[in-house]
Amino acid sequence: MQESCCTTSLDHSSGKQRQVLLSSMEAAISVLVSQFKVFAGKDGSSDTLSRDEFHSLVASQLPNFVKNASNPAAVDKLMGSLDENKDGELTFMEFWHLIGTLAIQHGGFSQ
Ligand SMILES: [Ca+2]
Repeated sequence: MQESCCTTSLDHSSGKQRQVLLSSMEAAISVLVSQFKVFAGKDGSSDTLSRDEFHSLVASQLPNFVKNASNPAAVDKLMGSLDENKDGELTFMEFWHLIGTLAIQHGGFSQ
């Protein structure tokens, strides 16, 4: 499931893969995007996370950072708080708010 993250980047102008050495921060962004796409591509729209896809992502990718990551009711509640347009799917931007919140908690920043 894990794909190479740190040396391959998609050139959006040509659509071709090219080998580049990403910085650690660029690699982190690349991992976030590629993992979102892996989970979003499991059913329905490949651009958004369904409930099942979000549960799967949280349980497998965020088990230490998300409280009660394996508790379906807690993850449902979390998804509801992220789903700003209440369509039952999370866009990357809606999902991104979770990453920001987790990063703030992890970094010990005050909100
Ligand atoms: Ca949504």
